[in-house]
Amino acid sequence: FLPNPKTVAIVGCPFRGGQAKLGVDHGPIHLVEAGLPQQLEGLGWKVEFDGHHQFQKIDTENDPPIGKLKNPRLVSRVCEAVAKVVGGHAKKGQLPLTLGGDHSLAMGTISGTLEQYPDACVIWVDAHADINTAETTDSGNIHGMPVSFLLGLGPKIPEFGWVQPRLDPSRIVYIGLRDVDAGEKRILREQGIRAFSMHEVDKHGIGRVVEMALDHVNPRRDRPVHLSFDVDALDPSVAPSTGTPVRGGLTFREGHYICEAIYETGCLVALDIMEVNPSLAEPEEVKQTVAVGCSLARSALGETLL
Ligand code: B3U
Ligand code: MN
Ligand code: MN
Repeated sequence: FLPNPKTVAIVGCPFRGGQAKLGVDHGPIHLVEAGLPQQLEGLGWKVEFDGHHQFQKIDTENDPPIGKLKNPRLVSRVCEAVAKVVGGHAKKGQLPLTLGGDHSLAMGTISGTLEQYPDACVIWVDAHADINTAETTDSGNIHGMPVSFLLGLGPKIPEFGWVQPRLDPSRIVYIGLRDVDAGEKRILREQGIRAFSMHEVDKHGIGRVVEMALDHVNPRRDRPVHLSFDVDALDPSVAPSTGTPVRGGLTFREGHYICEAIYETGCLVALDIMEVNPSLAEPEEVKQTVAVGCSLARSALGETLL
């Protein structure tokens, strides 16, 4: 299903409107300036740098909350634009690599992937489930909600009318969860969504967990895979520079193993590296987090296989 598998299109998304902290919009610049495009070229990929997309500024006055949802119109517009860009690259047979920015962007990236590959499945690596609805969200931060939009859960919000609820609950699987709200746990249960929390990683080991995750969403290894990687899935000692670190996360190797194993299937069609926030933590920690973001992307694109 990949006519031109060797071109990666890097989509920089300097966006922070899905959450409250400053700085996550500078993630993509840091990842690119750390040399990610050249590193991927070094792996043999043709790299098309699609630039750092310019989005409208947060404007609370003209974009007041809808219910609890913050910056709703802006998040919706930005994600719609991202869906078009990512879908366009996928259509050309390129592999879009989206650099965040906050994880609300995945509403766009996954919509773009599903537009081109309706049978795609999603592997969501995160400390959080990001599946709150307008009814269950406490924070009103839309980066905690993109999955519910993709599944078509919760009340319909006209401002998000462009989002096609194309993702089936059986086509998404989580790895790394450890901070899930009560309402989200109920949704996961009701929808029968498979999730491998840190408990399962401890119990079975990451090798078995990735195998079980793939067996669930992609049993014959013939479906396109979208990997959405929130760097806060990693332990804060590995990726400290992120908005909502949660202790007890994936080790450096566990995070990279997930990327390597998915690359190995040959099914990867799109990748997100999200929530790198270079304004949080000390300079050395920022450097470390940016470097980890780059190396996760390299692993997902084939670096670590001999
Ligand atoms: N579940 C909480 C917290 C959260 C979700 N995603 C992140 N934090 N990064 C929420 O706000 O919905
Ligand atoms: Mn997330
Ligand atoms: Mn997270």
